Amino acid sequence: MSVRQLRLALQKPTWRATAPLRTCGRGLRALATVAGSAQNHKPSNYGQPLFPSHPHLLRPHELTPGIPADEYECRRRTLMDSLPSDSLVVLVAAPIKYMSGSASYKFRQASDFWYLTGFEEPDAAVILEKTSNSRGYRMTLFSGGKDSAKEKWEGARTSFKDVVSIFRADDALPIHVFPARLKSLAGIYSNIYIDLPNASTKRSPRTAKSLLRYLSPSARSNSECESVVDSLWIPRRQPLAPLIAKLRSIKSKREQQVMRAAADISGHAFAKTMRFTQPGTSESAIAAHFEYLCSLSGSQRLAYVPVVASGPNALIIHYTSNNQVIQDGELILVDAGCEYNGYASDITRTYPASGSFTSAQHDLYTAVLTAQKALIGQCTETASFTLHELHRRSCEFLRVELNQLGFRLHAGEVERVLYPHFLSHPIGIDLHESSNFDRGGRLKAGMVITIEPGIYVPPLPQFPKNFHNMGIRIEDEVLVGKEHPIILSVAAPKEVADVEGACQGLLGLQPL
Ligand SMILES: [Mn+2]
Repeated sequence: MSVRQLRLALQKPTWRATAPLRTCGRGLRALATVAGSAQNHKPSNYGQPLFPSHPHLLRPHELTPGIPADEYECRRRTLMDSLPSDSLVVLVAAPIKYMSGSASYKFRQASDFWYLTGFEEPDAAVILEKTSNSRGYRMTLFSGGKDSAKEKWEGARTSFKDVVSIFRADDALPIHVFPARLKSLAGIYSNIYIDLPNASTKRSPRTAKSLLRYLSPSARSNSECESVVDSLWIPRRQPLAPLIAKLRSIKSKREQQVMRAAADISGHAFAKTMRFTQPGTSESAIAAHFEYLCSLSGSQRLAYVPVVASGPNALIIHYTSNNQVIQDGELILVDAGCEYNGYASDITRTYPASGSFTSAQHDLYTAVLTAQKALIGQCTETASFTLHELHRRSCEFLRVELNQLGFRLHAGEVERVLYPHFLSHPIGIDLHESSNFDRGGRLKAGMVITIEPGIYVPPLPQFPKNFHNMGIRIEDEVLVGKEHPIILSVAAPKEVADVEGACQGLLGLQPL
């Protein structure tokens, strides 16, 4: 492929969303121009970006950027339709988390709560009651509502009236009545679907106190909370998360578009970060550069603390100290991805500091790449693999590749030593949507999973010396199709010529 063809390949992803994406591809200047028209909407009257206040971020019928209010309605209805009659669903918003004293982290809404409501304020809860009316359920949303004294410090909160009209609640009530309302409804309904904090782990005991804080952060008295907790200690209570996980595992067309946009932002940031990297650059500067580019493109945060591992640091799978300096001749493994409009992205690339792979680096990189591409080809509903089966195949593929490079491998050495992690995880609103995902279930069209084989060669005498201390992982996000997989992270250079072209500036890329 010529450099010109490469450049075109990089600029034109092989898959296009049917509707134009809001930020991606439009360019920063265009975004800035549109943003200018939002001048009249300050200060906002809502607790989150909505079309009337943020027309540069949302279209008229969207509740959150890229996702229409109708789709949220459809999610709730599908959930409620799947439940037996006489069912109650309860979810609460995420708590505000503190880094130090009263200095909080940037707020991120609880994923399941957000998936069903699109509501982005803390101190909120929702109750869905299954009914026999045409909607099939009744929705009560609890929130802070208007409070001018508080809003003067913390910014606008959405009014109860707007909670009803915009978020389509049947009732909007102050959060402080939530415990009492929950208690009275818990006495009426036979099936209560609710997730209690850390219910699946042994680490955090389910004390009345921790439940309390979780269920009713603004409840006035301990006795009030304890009586709510008592009302939920019943055998009819069932976990909600596995049901929502099943819905979330298949991405709608709109979700696929948002995820493609998130992966595009990260992928382009990868290409430019490769160009930015030089011997002498610090790992932290590479991480900062990546995050900066993602933020400029509209990303709200990174989806996780990035791994920027140069040289032997890449042998530490979750290396996040990112505080050493790139040496000439090293490989750099970057595992990073932004969160964009509620959806995570997750990409790993490994590239040479000097801009050109050495012959040993090239050989090991090609081995991982060959396996990775073969595995992506299996991500279809027709192929009907499970994640467990795909992982086993990844070990076999890598063993074949390593044997060709002169590795003399003992049984289990690939899995135990050279490739100690799993091949894949589902991704979506959460980076790892795995806790309720069945690795033994067949892949279905509409799922989005990562494919991330790697090889990490410790400096041990049984392995060929020229590969010692190399760590290589290549990770893409794959949308499972009926017949064909679609790589969402296609904008991140991956072929040897593309990676070297990006590093050397042959693709017309600038570091910024
Ligand atoms: Mn991953």
